[in-house]
Amino acid sequence: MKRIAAALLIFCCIALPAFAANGYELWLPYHKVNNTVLAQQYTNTFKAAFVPGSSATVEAIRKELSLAIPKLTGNAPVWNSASSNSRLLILRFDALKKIDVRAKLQPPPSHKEGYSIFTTSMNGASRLIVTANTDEGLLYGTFHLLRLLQSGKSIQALNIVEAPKLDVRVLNHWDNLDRHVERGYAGQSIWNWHTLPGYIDQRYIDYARANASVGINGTVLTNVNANALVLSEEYISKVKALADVFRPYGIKVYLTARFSAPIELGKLKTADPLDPEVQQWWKNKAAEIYRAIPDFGGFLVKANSEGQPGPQNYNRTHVDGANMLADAVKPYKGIVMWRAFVYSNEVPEDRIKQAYNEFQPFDGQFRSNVLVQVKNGPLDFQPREPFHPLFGAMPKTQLMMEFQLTQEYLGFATHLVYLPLLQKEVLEANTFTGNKPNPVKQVLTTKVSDSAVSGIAGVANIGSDLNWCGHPFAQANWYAFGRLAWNPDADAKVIAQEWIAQTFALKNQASAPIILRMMLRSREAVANYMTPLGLTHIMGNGHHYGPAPWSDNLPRPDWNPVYYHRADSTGIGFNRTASGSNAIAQYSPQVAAQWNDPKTCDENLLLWFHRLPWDFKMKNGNTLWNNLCLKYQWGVNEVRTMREEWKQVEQAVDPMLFKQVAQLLNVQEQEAVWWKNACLLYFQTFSKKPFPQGVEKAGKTLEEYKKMRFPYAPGNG
Ligand code: GCW
Repeated sequence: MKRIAAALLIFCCIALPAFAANGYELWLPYHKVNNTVLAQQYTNTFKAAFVPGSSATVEAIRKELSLAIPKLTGNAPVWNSASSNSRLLILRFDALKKIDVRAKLQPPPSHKEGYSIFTTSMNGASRLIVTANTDEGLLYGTFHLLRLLQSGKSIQALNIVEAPKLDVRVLNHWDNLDRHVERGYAGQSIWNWHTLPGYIDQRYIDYARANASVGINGTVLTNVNANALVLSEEYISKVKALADVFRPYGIKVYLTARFSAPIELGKLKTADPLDPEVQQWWKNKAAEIYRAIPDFGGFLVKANSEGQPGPQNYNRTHVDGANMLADAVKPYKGIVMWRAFVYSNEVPEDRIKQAYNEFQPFDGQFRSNVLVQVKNGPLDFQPREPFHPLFGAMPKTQLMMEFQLTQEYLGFATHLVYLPLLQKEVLEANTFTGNKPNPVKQVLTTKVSDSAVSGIAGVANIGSDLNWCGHPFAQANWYAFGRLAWNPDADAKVIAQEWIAQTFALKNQASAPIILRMMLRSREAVANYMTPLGLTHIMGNGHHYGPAPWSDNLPRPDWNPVYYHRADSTGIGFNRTASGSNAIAQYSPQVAAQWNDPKTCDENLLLWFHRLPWDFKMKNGNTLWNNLCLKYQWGVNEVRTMREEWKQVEQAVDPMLFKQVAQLLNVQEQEAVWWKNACLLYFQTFSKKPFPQGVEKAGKTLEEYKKMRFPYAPGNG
């Protein structure tokens, strides 16, 4: 018996630390607070906690606190049955008002998801109050409080009022029903359709908790390259099971609607959006879904893009298609998110101009429950793009943002890249439309009508990997997406600090700024070792892994890297000024004027808009060729610095986590070198110039790089 006990003890000692670092708990590990004063403060607050109510959401709040507080403080919260002697009150404002009018009450914002957290004195004693007009508001307020606790903040004098600036804050899962995740690098889809609805994986609940903790309030479960089957009766019952799990956490489910579903499922002859039978089919389908899921969010649609069916198959327009679906979900307050990611093989036009050309003329014609979902840039989630010209150009249409969290073009889940820096660059970019400062974030948050809803989407980087996202630091991109969706004004650096404070149980606090520096370095690093100076879309075909600027064999010209860089002996870059494709004219005159001149154009977008000779003199007096080489090298060097920085935190982080990240940084460095070498050797065949001083020699020949093949690179469509 003793021996078993001893063996068990040894097992626990070995197993426990490993479990703690496996990353499953994301930013909610609720590490023990090691500051005794704060631990005492938190314990005291939770010694008498009053969280009345019996709704599923209030139940979720109590559950979360029951999980968190013992881990944080070592003491379980004590639920009080009366408000009078409670130190912490989490309750709706209508109920709070009835309790004691002598207390100074901080009303929550009128927004249904808003909340306030404040300290006040009630009946002569100090109270901490979390209040909101709805249970969802209380949930968000509770998670805010837990964020303070996990980050070691005092909760003695608080006065917080919060409300989200965007209404719909959704993840887009590009998950297929067979569990393959398109552009997914963290395992299979977390939705196990086969065992639904009978089996509810704990992961579904933890997914909901994680999302609620950062304010994400919706999830599109299925790939935009859609399968109509998910709209069948059998699958609706599976979707309902997930919706039931998510509801207490304030999360609505949405589905992708395959435009041809009336043919595939309904056996109709057409999916023409103006055909009454087709319209009725969608109305019936919507009614069926809402019978099962009364708070179903609505549909996301990719139509007439990359082979997906759409209204244009019937000579109808995006407006015809989107409005038909919008009418079907309108009685239930559903919405339609209609993607603007379109470009046609048949149109001999610069690909990046096509979405604007197709959508802008329809401004003002979409129903008020339609959001047009626009990618951050006009091409396709590249390491750096200018903001999409549709932002600001459709003032009568509610546009929503689509960011990609999965790192399809940013090193998969192997590279450490903190995406909010890229995202903030776009959100803060000034469209100058309407002849006034009008940053992209303002375009998103401005409602075009009283009944309009605003929104933002992030293509999820989540999979069945134990740590959800593959790279431990990729979790920061999920976390930060939620925080930025809640408040696009938020500072990317502050969000990173929050995430670090909650995620890592650092053994010394001096490590936090080092980890922060790595994250802040990562965005420029990747843009430079992959596509410096505005180069773009020079990755491998199909799987999009690694560099292949030479690639020119895909059937569509605008799928080939050579289409984008246009390098030859005379120079490099894509002329998008008036003497070229004139894509620049899609921006407001102020923006266009700045980018139109290579001398004033942001250097990091130079070759996006301009075609220039190799010896073009840049601001630093150096030639374009030399700058290009040095930028690539700089990107590589930055990764090396990140690697060194990580070594400095070895003693402060969990050994398993340390090793994981150290190995990934090694691979990132190797791949950064690969990008630099392959691209520079290739471009050198045109520039015919030597690498400048400071640029390392390539380890392989261009031919060797060209021969590399990756038939099983993950995530392919
Ligand atoms: O970036 C491209 C991806 C496709 C994706 C498409 C889209 C879902 O390579 O895999 O398809 O964008 O956004 O629709």
